[in-house]
Amino acid sequence: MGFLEGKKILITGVASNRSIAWGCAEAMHRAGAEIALTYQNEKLKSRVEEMAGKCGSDLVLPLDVGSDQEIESMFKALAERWDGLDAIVHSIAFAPREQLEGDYVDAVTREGFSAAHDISSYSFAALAKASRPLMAGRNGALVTMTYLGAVRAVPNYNVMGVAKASLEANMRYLAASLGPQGTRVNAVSAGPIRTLAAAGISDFRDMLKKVEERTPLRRNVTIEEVGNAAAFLCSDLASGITGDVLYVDTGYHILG
Ligand code: 0WD
Repeated sequence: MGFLEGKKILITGVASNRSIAWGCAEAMHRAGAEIALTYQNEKLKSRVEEMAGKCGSDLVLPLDVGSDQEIESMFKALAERWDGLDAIVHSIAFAPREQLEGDYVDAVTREGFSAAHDISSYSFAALAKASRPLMAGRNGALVTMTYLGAVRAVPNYNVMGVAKASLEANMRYLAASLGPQGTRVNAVSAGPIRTLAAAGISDFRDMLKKVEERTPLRRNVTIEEVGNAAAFLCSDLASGITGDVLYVDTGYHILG
């Protein structure tokens, strides 16, 4: 029996078969969970439906986290199929492309800052808020995806690092708030992985190379490895863990 047998898990942020969210979906399906996926826009709908099929799921719902109305409708539609929800994976981030290159002070703007924080951080709280009735009393779990740029000034990551710092603090406040109802809230800090979102970061290839040369395990991490860690955090195996950041980055964060 898989360690997620009987769990109903909503996974956001699948955009391609390279997405970290897809690594999570496959790992959680392997561990026996029932999966629902969301897609950001109509362009992604058929691709995400096809991918859900590979996880034995036909529960695929639209969700743009920039809209409170879409968040509400998505949970309403989910509640028509599922009597409760055990876990949510938040694997969503956005910053305007021009924010993600060059000097931070030159690049940052009020609009860029606001959009990055809204979509990459607030949305996690918005999902926690809207899912509260479905998750209450179930030993539930929320997991989000963060990056080392939250705690270090990583070249070109710029305002996204500031938004990730916000996301990590957000995760801790959510953990304190939702703990009494039995919901745990954690973050996985993934090493760099070549995905659609990563393609927007200037010099991303150099980042991958630098990690490979220096990190303790001398290689980059995979979406399967991040997915396995997220699966663990969503499971009862992690029942004593909340408010934490789990680094899944082949050890890069320990380096001076
Ligand atoms: O190196 C990396 N790839 C790392 C990513 C290292 C550490 C953390 N992360 C984080 C990202 O910051 C993000 O939070 O992991 C999460 C998932 O990112 P990903 O798997 O690298 O990227 P991708 O496959 O592109 O999925 C992110 C998706 C978006 O894709 P695009 O290609 O449009 O950026 O997030 C979704 C979208 O589908 N997304 C939204 N979903 C709903 N509503 C929204 C939105 N408003 N905006 C973006």
